Amino acid sequence: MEATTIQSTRQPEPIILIQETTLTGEEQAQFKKLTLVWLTTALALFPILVILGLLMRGSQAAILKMSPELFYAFMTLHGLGMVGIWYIAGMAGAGLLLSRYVRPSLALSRGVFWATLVAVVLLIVATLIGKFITGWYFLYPLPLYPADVWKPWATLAFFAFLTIAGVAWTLWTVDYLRAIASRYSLKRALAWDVLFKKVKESDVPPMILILTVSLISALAGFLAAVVLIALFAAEALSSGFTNDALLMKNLVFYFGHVLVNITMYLGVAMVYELFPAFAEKGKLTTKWMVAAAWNASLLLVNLAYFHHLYMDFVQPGLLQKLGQIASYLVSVPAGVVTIISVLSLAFGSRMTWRLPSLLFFLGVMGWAIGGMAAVVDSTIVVNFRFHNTLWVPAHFHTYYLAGVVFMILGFAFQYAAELSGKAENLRLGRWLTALLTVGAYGFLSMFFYAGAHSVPRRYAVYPSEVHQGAGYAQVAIVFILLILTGVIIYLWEYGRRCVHAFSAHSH
Ligand code: HEM
Ligand SMILES: [Cu+2]
Repeated sequence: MEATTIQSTRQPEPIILIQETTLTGEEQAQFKKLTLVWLTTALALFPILVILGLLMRGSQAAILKMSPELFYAFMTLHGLGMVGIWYIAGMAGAGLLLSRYVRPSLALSRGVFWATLVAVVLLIVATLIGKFITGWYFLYPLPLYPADVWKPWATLAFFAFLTIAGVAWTLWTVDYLRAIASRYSLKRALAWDVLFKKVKESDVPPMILILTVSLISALAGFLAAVVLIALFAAEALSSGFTNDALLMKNLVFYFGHVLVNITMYLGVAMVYELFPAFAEKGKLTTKWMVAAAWNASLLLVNLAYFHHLYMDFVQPGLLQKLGQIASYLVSVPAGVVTIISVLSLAFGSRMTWRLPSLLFFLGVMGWAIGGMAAVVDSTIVVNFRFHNTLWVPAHFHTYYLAGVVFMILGFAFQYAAELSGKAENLRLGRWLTALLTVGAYGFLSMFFYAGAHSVPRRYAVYPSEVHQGAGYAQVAIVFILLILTGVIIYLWEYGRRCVHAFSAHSH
């Protein structure tokens, strides 16, 4: 603390770009550039998607008038777009960190990047122009019943988006797993030597363990999506074949639940790898607690998704109970172990509080708070009241916006700072953190408050029965504007560093 009150700026230390790497000089330069391109793409789309959120809240606040079609086009694009950009940013960041230990494929990452761009264009066209506006979860059988709101080509564009992104991201996931497997056996990557043998700690970094757990689950999630798309196609193309609605709902929520959780884990993996360096504590090793926690997550994250189907009375009762138990358990190991590790690093050492370390720390706390709110909602008796109220977007916006988004913003800033070598203005960093945090929690608290007061989610305009929802939305708008201001300042600071890094490279 003393040091930071005297110093107002600080030179970035090498936290991400350390010497340790498997790449040759030229490969490394290309990898660094591609990572920056991935991060910048996600960050450039971020404010646009925030503005869609602002417009939706504006409609709910009865300040803006828009057609329901436009509201749902915004909602569908916002939801899928946000989940998508933070997934790719997380994967890109994880890939760079992986290259310390193993060799992810540069060519493949490039190919995935172009495929992703095509997918993004298809999504924008399908929603904004084609008005394919089913919400992110395109719940069966809605996509097959356009009711003159959208044309068949829009359905086609949407499923093309899903297929292209799905195939590309599956390949990306497989490549990271291949890279890990070429150095570590599965048992070592999952730290089973620590878990089941008398080995005290493993030299396999926790990040490798967390990524292995995440990538395996992601692969299972993408597989569910492939089956889902094939089943939709089968029904659309053949005459007489109809799908089992319960199966379709299980598939889509398994996919969605896993993808969202894995995105969070990607951020958490970065924190495990980098946060100790901010605290000047070297690196974490994989001890028994960490090994046990993440192995438990591998099982539980795949079972917890049943909490999305509590309202489906035809779902077998046993699975509903399993959903509640798994949802309770999944939050314990990974969450508690991570929080304890982060807290002890933050307070038991010489932590330098700068924008990236602050955002990492707050991100883990946001993950925990959102997770707690999720556990509340995954309790069956509570879910009877909270299902499809604004409590649901409240909790997932918490662990996204104030969780993994904070972590990745921290990562990207540190990365750009190191590439450019530009000093960080500590005071600005604190103000920016405060702006983002106050904005985020203000915005979120209005979702929570509205949810607890029975305001349903996904209403473009609130009917008289829940007119109180409009007032909460009005308050939320003030906070969204704070976030937007913070994001713009962040992007300015980030962008300046990127430009500096590139002009420095060219001479
Ligand atoms: C300041 C930032 C943000 C604002 C203002 C915002 C606003 C909104 C609003 C108003 C809704 C509709 C809520 C409803 O009535 O159901 C929504 C839905 C959603 N948002 Fe955000 N959001 C923000 C950030 C994020 C982030 C970072 C994510 C990350 C993944 C995200 C993902 C979603 C998803 C998945 C939905 C649900 C879409 C659906 O129901 O199909 N949002 N958001
Ligand atoms: Cu879930």
